[in-house]
Amino acid sequence: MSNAEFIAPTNGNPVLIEPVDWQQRVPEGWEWQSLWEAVEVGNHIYTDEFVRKAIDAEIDPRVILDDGLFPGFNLQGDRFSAQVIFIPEMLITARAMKAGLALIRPLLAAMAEKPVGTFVMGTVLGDMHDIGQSIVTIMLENAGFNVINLGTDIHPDKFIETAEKEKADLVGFSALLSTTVYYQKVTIDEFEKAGHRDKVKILIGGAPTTQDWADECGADGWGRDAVQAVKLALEKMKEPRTAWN
Ligand code: B12
Repeated sequence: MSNAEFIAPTNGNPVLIEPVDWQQRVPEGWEWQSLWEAVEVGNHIYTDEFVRKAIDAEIDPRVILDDGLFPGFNLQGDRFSAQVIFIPEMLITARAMKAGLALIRPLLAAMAEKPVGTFVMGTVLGDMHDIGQSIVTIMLENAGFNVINLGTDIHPDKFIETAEKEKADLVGFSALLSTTVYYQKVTIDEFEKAGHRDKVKILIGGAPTTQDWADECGADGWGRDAVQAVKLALEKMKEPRTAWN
């Protein structure tokens, strides 16, 4: 039995989806199966070692992310959504995923040339999900943004204080729960009250968010995924803003 078969039971549970033609993006003889399995079972030590090996083999960091790290993570994500696994298992998978992200992040950032703008990113109050916003951060850095990532469960005051201190061009609020998307609106309202709303462009994202919600909560834009987020951020940089004092 191959590793891929081992981690992809077909008894009605979610199965591992292999990236199409992944063999074409790695040196001959390379295998990702053991990394998929390491992320799946949450072995962050093996994930760290394997990602280092992939970096040494000069595999493009974006390929490491998409073909190496995501399959095992997505499999567990699907199982979590289907309530086949629960928070403890999902957390250890997230820890392994983050061990891999930590290694490729500086490489992607180094591929960018000069800062195109300053972006303050965070997950809103009450929400602990940070995988998606970490990926958006990596992609923004790769596109040349200086990103200050505040992490998760961020109070509106912290966003405002940091945007002020860093003279941010853009701020981004991530939310993954239908209960916490509300804090995207609260945080936007707080920027308004603080007199800073016209000094920054505000982007929102996260799985339960939509363009309609972005319009309703008063954001300047909504990004479906990291690629859209970067596109949007670059577009918004061209739009006028009131300067910070
Ligand atoms: C991993 C995970 C967890 C982990 C989080 C670990 C971590 N460090 O992030 C743990 C186990 C801690 C967790 C906890 C909970 N979770 Co959870 N979790 C997930 C899961 C499986 C994956 C989320 C994820 O990382 N997706 C992958 C990333 C890449 O996608 P993404 O976040 O959407 O980000 C992309 C885009 O949205 C966009 N984007 C994201 N942010 C931003 C920001 C900006 C500015 C822009 C422009 C774009 C953008 O770009 C990203 C990259 O493409 C989802 C289900 C799923 N399959 O999505 C449930 C899910 C989000 N969780 C859910 C729930 C219910 C919970 C809990 C309440 C469970 C509980 N009973 O306690 C707790 C809440 C804890 C809290 N207070 O936050 C529900 C939410 C349902 C809802 N609609 O409210 C989901 C949908 C699962 C489900 N179907 O039931 N969870």
